[in-house]
Amino acid sequence: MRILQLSDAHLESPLSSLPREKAQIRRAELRGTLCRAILEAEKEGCALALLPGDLFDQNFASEATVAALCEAFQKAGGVRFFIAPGNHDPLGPRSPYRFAEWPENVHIFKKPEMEEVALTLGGEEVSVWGCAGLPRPYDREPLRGFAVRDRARLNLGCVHGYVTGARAVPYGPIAPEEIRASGLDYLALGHVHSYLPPRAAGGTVYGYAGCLEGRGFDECGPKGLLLLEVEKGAVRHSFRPFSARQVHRIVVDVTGARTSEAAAERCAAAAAAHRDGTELPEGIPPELLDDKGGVDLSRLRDAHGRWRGFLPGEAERPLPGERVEPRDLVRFELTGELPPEAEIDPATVSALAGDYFHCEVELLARRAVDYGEIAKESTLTGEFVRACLDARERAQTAEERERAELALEYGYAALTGRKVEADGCH
Ligand SMILES: [Mn+2]
Repeated sequence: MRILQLSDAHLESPLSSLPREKAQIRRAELRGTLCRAILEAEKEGCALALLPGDLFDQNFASEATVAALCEAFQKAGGVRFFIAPGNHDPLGPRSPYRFAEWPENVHIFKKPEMEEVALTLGGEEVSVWGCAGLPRPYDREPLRGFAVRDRARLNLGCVHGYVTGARAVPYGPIAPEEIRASGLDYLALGHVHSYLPPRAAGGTVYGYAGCLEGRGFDECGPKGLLLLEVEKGAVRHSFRPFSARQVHRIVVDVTGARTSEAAAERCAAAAAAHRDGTELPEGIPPELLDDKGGVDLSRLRDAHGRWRGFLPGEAERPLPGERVEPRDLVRFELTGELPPEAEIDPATVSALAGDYFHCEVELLARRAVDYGEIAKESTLTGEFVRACLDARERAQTAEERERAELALEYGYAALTGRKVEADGCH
């Protein structure tokens, strides 16, 4: 059975970290991408789609947004949609899940306990289980004590929650043992904003599609949909980048750069070489990591580093959106050590670094200290620096020389209130 999973679209997010006009464009895109994703379910021939929560950023939404969604659901009339409200769009009194008239092919889970919808799809007996996130407190445990009614059926779950061993974590904590005991064949989860490849707990496979669009620089890399082929005892999956734009945070070492032009050139080169998804996504619950603390990335990428599909015919198709594109949002973080005379202006670097929808530059690089200049000062600091430079000059061994340099670095930092990086300490 072909299933589409998506969550955490966060429609109508304020996106206040962006300039007002760009935020407006992005808000329109969040909505557009969710509507496009709904239609994709039908295009892909999915029998059903599981939407485990945070479709809206708040427990209210504009009528226009709700109308656009309803229209998309209606157009994808051959697909049964299941929505489990999350912690951002809980089933409060103003919730669009309550007030809107949703098309018949949309089911919204409205109870705090797991509820069953029994269907016959293509001759197969299927149960879709889900529950609603309710307004505060969010620490209810959605799967506590849950088990399916009839294990002979194909049992699917749709829940907004956080898989964790730590009960102290709020937002719908789910223990791996609860997943194992559920009897579900597949559990679609929302809440974590990174795609996490489906994993097994006992006979149950569970996975996060992640958010639909990156909204800020803490939501980098490919975002999109999870396509699943679920049968009893077998789940195949394929992640499909689907966002209108991607967000990238690129660390650039600008050591030695003297001008904004030189720094911008380094940024452009770093962007050309940048590939998202090669690093572990952030915010992975510890229970989702393998024994060595990593997610099995080999399953995400082929030998050439391309995203890999798992459905028939997709194995070799390079998926869009893994490179940095002009339509993307980019933040360059400049690190390293600049020469004392360097003049680097973040706004200029940003203007020269490339033509992006949105580009920002953060200057984190430290400026090297020109000790020779300071040694000329007739101040306590100047006196100290002269003494250290003398000691370095008179050093007989490498060790003595290093000691003099460390004394210089730390002493100067202490005298001037500069921060010192701990890795300079041997
Ligand atoms: Mn969310």
